Amino acid sequence: MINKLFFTVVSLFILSACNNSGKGSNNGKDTMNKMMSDTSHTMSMNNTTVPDEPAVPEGAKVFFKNLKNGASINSPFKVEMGVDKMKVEAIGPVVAGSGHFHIFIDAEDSLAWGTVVPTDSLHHHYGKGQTETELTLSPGKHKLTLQFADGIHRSYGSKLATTVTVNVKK
Ligand SMILES: [Cu+2]
Repeated sequence: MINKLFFTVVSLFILSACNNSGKGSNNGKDTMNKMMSDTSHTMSMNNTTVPDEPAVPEGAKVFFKNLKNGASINSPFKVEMGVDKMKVEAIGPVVAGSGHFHIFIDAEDSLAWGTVVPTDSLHHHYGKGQTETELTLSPGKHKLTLQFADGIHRSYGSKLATTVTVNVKK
């Protein structure tokens, strides 16, 4: 009687141990499968739905229409943004020969071609296709960079960037 009970307990223990290890390895497999399908999903997205960034047309350039390098100005002030040989459009599908403006304040002189412009206090996006804005800066010297980028914020690089330094009087 005691022997039989002991045998049953041991059998149950072995069975449950087997079950657990079985479950464990199945979970591992599921996770692996999921990871693999996730990876292939991401890869196919990169390959099929995100187009390469268009090249910068010959002679294209950006410029501040109303700000000269070294200018002394009062804050707040208006900034007019200009571009040659590119169309200004709102964010959206990547279209060759078009994009939107960004102003970097006391940051990089340009971002490398293909780099997504960050969104923070130093990097301002004009994603509705704006060509002018008003900025408020503290008194002193500030560096302003105008950077053009494609419909998904990928920088067109130094060819479509320009930097001026302004002196804010008050
Ligand atoms: Cu942007």
